[in-house]
Amino acid sequence: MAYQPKSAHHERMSVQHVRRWSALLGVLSAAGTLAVAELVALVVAPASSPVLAVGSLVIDLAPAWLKDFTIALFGTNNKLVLLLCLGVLVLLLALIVGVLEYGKPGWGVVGLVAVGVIATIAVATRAEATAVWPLSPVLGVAAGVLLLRLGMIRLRRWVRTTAVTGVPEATNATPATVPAGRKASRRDFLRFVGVTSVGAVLVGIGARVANAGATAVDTVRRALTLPAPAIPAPPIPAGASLDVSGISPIVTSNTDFYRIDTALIVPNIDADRWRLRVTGMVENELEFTFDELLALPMIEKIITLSCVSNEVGGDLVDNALWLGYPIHRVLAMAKPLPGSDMVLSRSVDGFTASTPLEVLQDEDRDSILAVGMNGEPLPRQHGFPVRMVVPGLYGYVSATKWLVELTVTRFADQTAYWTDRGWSAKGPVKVQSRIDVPQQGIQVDAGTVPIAGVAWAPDTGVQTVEVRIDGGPWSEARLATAISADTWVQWVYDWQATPGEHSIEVRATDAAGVTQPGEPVPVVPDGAEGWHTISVQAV
Ligand SMILES: Nc1nc2c(c(=O)[nH]1)N[C@H]1C(S)=C(S)[C@@H](COP(=O)(O)O)O[C@H]1N2
Ligand SMILES: [Mo]
Repeated sequence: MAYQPKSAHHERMSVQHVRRWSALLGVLSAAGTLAVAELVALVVAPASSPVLAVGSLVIDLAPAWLKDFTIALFGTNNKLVLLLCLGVLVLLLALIVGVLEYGKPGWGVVGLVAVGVIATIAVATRAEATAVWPLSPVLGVAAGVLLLRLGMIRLRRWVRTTAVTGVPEATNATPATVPAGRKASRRDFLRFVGVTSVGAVLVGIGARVANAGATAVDTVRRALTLPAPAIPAPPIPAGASLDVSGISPIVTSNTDFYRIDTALIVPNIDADRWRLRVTGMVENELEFTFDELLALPMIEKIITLSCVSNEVGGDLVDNALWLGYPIHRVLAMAKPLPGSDMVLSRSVDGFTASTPLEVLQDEDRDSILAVGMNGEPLPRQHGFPVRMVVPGLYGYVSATKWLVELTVTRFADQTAYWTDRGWSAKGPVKVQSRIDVPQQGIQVDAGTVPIAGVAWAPDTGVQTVEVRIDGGPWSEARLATAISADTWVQWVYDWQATPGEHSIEVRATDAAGVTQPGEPVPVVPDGAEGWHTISVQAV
């Protein structure tokens, strides 16, 4: 970019000048490709970054003798050397792509796409790759192609305006407008190069640094061995899962578990430097390291977590096995002062949740500082290294992920993230039920059709689930054996379907005798109400 063609606005641009500018556009489009790929990787999966995937592929494909040779030559620096070699290769390819695209329009794009295909293969064949990983190289190359084409349009325009010097008659341009057009097209080209290259460098470096952080945390997380629970979860009762195809599995896998948070980029917490502070209205302020927390006797518990934003029939609710330390024990050590009635939990990213102190002090509630989810350390998206899980409260008032601080305070003194945005300060989960099968709008065969789903009233427990067809009388569904009052329960109702269009409704009643009200209520400010209703056609 430091290169400035000599007196470009006075003479026809020389072939060498044009070639250098087009080579620069090649480099620019490569930089754009890498920057966008890194940015997408940040969202998709840090390890889907094509730079590292291609490097890993080269390492996997390299014959043993070459590996031995490079290790002998460069020692542990051999990976750095590999990355440098790849960098030089990318630079050369980029220069070629740029020059090619100017000389033979379309061929540079072909070259870029060809390199993109190799990168995509490298990404897609990584052992941990999922179906979305190729998005990083594919969207990256798309951005690179766009930059290349837009740059070329501007370069050609500029070259054209320099070419008309001395022959204004040939272009209908007057001598006065030619230099002006030349100046403008040159400025337009240089501005394009300047803005996009600064953008690519900033975005690329920022995203790469964030991806490196995420990859490092993933590595630490994978290497971590969780302690065995002092009190393991009782085995799941034999009758907890109904044999109905399409019903929600009784325990949700970590990959299927819903995710809700305000984090644009999942926080990367170094577990070694993580601290939990217990502050505010307490006799003893406390501070835990991750190792100190892991050394405490852990309990294991299956708990259903749900989101206040879950619409009737929605899927922002799931059930997992959590491993962690009871919060009531932490509070017993800290000794809350009289007058306190709330614990404000804070995430490293500033999110806060207000949880009633009495709920967290309740020894029967099993509120936990969770470190494990379904037998693994918490996934990064679900709060690694430590989050809260409180049975019976919506996530926004209890389930703080990436937890770093518990402040004992008063509802009258402090407010939490969502409370400041119009949601209720307290959020007990309302009894709810959902129809999983049959699905809304489908056709079923007349005859016996199982209607099935899940119902939940965490902390209280579900007592009955009822189904009603076409607004008729309510019929009781058969409940599976609940794992506990803190988890959802599967239910099924065998419906004798007659041909025609039918509406199906469900409602649950909790163990305290509260039945789901039918009147629809929106999710704001403290959770939706109403009966999940679907319509199906029996033929
Ligand atoms: N740090 C942080 N923790 C958070 C949130 C958040 O935005 N930031 N969202 C909460 C909400 S609204 C819900 S419903 C649960 C969802 O947890 P999950 O993403 O593990 O399912 O996390 C809670 N914890
Ligand atoms: Mo939520």
